[in-house]
Amino acid sequence: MVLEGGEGTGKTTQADRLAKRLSETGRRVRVVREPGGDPFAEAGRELLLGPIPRTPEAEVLAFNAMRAQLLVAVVRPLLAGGTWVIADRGRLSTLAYQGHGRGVDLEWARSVCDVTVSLCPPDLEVVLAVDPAVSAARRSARGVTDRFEAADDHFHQRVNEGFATEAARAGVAIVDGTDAPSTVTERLWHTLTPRLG
Ligand code: T5A
Repeated sequence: MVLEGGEGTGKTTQADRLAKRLSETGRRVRVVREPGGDPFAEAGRELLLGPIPRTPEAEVLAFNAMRAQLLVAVVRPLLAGGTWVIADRGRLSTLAYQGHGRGVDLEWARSVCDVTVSLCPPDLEVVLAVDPAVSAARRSARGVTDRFEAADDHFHQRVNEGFATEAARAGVAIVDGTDAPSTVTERLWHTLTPRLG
């Protein structure tokens, strides 16, 4: 399962809550994050979230390189061993941030993401969405921590619209993340239920 969405929508909070709930049913569960998840991809994360200038096209390829590393080195072996994997971000983040946010050609970005994700396609993707004011309040409560969080409100608006557009295009469910964490977990659990067997 991949949890997607803009800044402060609650992905990390919900990934941990879902992992706990799944493990209570006797399943082995692991939460991974993008970019990151193993030593090479964590080194890439530092570069990608850092201040060194780069083109948005290079960003698409670099996020996808880190994605390939995570999928092949970590996710595939976990799934093969029977562990459930919850990923904090995936391909829709590249389309929303680099495509809609930074203006990269969407067809090109989609084709790069498709090639990468074919290495280990997700069973389920869900976008968490919150009102922009809620996201802004959560972000400002936490303070600026990386180059994307520091971008202006127009950028975040394009990113949020991008998630909505890409989710509709790909038939991905959008779940409201504005309410209390336990309520949001219930909503997400509902999307998972058909896959629990
Ligand atoms: N990126 C990533 C790209 O540009 N392209 C890509 O292809 C990929 C994969 C990653 C950055 O990289 C960019 C996007 C990102 O900017 P990150 O730190 O991994 O950065 O991701 P962020 O989205 O920045 O992580 P956040 O922490 O901002 O958002 P989350 O995970 O959605 O939110 P979470 O759970 O950490 O919660 C944020 C705050 O809100 C509170 C939490 O306690 C926390 O303080 N909160 C709630 N409060 C009230 N009610 C709820 N329901 C709440 N849920 C959480």
